[in-house]
Amino acid sequence: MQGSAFALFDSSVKHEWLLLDAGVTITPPFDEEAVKDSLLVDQDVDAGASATVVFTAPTKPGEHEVVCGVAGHIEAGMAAKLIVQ
Ligand SMILES: [Cu+2]
Repeated sequence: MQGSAFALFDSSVKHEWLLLDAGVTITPPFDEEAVKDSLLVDQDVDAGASATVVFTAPTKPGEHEVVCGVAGHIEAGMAAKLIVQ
């Protein structure tokens, strides 16, 4: 895969779309400082804004966590995994 795009739609609150390196596991509450060296993509989306995140898919096999870095958002369900095989 050459790249991927995810659309983030209007929201009344800010979001921070993050893609982490394979094998890095996030346990809420999110601590960005603890994983700053493992961030492959970090895209802020201001409240009321829309954004499209375009990135080159990682080639490192494994599970890459995709989360929102805003406090409380992982707990609200803004977390997924990108699996590279
Ligand atoms: Cu969010």
